[in-house]
Amino acid sequence: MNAIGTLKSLRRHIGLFGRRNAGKSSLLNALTGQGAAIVSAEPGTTTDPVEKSYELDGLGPVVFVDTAGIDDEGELGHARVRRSRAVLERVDLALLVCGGEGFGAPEAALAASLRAAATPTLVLFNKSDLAPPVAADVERARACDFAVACASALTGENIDGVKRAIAALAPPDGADEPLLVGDLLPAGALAVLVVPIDLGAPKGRLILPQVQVIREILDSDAMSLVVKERELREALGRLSAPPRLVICDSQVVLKAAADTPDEVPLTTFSILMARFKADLARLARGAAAIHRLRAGDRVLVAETCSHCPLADDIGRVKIPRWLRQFTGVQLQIDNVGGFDLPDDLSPYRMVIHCGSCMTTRRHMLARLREAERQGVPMTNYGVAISLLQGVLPRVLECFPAAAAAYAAEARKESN
Ligand SMILES: Nc1nc2c(ncn2[C@@H]2O[C@H](COP(=O)(O)OP(=O)(O)OP(=O)(O)O)[C@@H](O)[C@H]2O)c(=O)[nH]1
Ligand SMILES: [Mg+2]
Repeated sequence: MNAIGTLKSLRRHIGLFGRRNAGKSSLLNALTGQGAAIVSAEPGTTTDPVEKSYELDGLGPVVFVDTAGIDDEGELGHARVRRSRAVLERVDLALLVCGGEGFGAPEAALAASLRAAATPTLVLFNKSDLAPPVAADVERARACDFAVACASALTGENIDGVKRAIAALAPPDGADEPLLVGDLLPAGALAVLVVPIDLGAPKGRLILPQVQVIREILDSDAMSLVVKERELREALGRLSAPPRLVICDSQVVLKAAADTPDEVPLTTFSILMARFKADLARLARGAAAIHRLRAGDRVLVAETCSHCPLADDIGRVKIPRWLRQFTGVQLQIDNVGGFDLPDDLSPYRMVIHCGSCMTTRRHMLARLREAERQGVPMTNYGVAISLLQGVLPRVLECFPAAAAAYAAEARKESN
């Protein structure tokens, strides 16, 4: 894979965590061979997470995320700790960096969080130029089932060993990632893609999910025909055999469903992304909560990016409008953007999340886990839109587990 052009959201994210002054930023610099992060003997030097893209031998394109020390104090310090903890939720791999103090209570607390999130972790005893790690500390790290290494960010001792240990933590690139569409299309099969070109379409290009789907179809030796919604019916009519699959933009799903014969499987780019970027069955189950919304209920609409709202913004305008039309009641809809989800989701009847094109799958799974822990149903834009348009069962037909999860929950809702 050509790493240079790899988008951030498709790179493995590796977080550096530890106490202040453990040498996290020095390690980021040593690992990447660049001075991306500020280093000083003053504890609390790193305040906000610092991200650095890098091509790691044996692992491919990654993003290192340096964080503030988890033992930071005071009001500001606690805000920084919250940020570091939010990073912990979204990274694919972690380096738990121990400095001069070794593996003590703060490291044990971090280790517990990393284990709870099932994040593959390397415990790194830094500052090996000053002293080797204490044997009991190494034992404590090993007892967590974590890999262990020693290095010096200052002298560069064993930095290559650390890189090899990080690569060994992760399955080979792609092996732990679900497919976007490749499993639905055997070699030689044809998919028709329906891409509206409206005012919201970016000038001169397609959007990322569309590009990713086309790329994966090519990787699978399958074929694609790309049309706008207006041409779909005619395009299908011209084919000598029906396509294996029609994939449309969620916003034209009603028209695409009307123009696609019932026997041809139909789904949306968002449904494919929901499977790729999160867990389709859980999001489908969460969507059934829409049937339970009553007047005055609060709904949280969450996005991971914080873009400037458009006139007909999907999260602020369209979804609220469709929700009101579908439920026939007034709801209280709150929007949040960025990496912070409110800690307490209990005021909300449900959460409708964006497609998370800007973040990692792990981040979405962590959010799903947290919402489930709090007993608040969560779905995403793509699944919600298909439900609100009345075509969710249709677009889930090619995903039996998700279809069954939704149907079972929707039955409960209506009882
Ligand atoms: N001797 C020695 N000193 C190191 C090593 N790594 C970092 N240091 C020193 O430790 C101090 C803290 O390093 P940083 O990289 O800023 O530590 P940090 O964990 O990012 O600290 P915060 O940003 O404050 O959380 C600096 O004075 C570094 O030069 C090492 O391997 N050996
Ligand atoms: Mg730092």
